[in-house]
Amino acid sequence: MTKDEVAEQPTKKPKVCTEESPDSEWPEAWLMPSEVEDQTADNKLEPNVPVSVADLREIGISYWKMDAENYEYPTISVPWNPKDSTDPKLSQIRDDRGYSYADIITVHPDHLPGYDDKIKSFFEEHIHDAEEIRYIVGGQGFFDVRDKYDRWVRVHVKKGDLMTLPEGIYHRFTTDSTNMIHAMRLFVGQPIWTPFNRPCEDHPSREKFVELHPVEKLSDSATA
Ligand code: KMT
Ligand code: NI
Repeated sequence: MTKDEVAEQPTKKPKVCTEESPDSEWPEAWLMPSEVEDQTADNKLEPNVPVSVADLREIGISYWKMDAENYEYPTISVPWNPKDSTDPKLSQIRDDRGYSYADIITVHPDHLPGYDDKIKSFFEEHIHDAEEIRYIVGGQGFFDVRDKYDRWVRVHVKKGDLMTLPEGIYHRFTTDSTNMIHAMRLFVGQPIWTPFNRPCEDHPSREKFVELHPVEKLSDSATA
């Protein structure tokens, strides 16, 4: 290539992605027992075993602390146009990651049609064939995810938390004891919320996830 040809190359706009939030801003996470009586309780082990942000990042979780105080969102909007964002940080994440669809739901008996059934299905262990993106604009709740040893980790998400779970990760959701969460669900393209309940080891999304994040045997050294 001659010098002139190089000069004629269109200048590529460098992609500036909104950096994820530092560890200190991530939600609290801890190991939980395999069986629980009350899904909305904290369900910490005794003594509590906190889970580090490094461990959450390792299983493909991403996180941004957002300003949910200074922007208002409707209680319900199905759909909600992500282009209507007036929050520059949300707009930047939307553009970086190609989130072209959104809706806003409130998980509360008064606001969620079919509340009882939905609450049950949210808490069935499942995967999706796409990333799960949740921006908590009010209230709070628990996302439980399986760590690399296939143990349940409980992540306490609250107003202002934007978290993504990778395609193919086993997870479930419940409100906490305050019983109300107001969340924006984002999606790349047309939304497919279909859960595939465990076991679905042969599902291509599960295979892809396991390839990237192999499930390890919990050795004695890992528990120490
Ligand atoms: C989910 O994926 O379980 C949900 O969408 C629950 C409501 S959003 C916090
Ligand atoms: Ni899900």
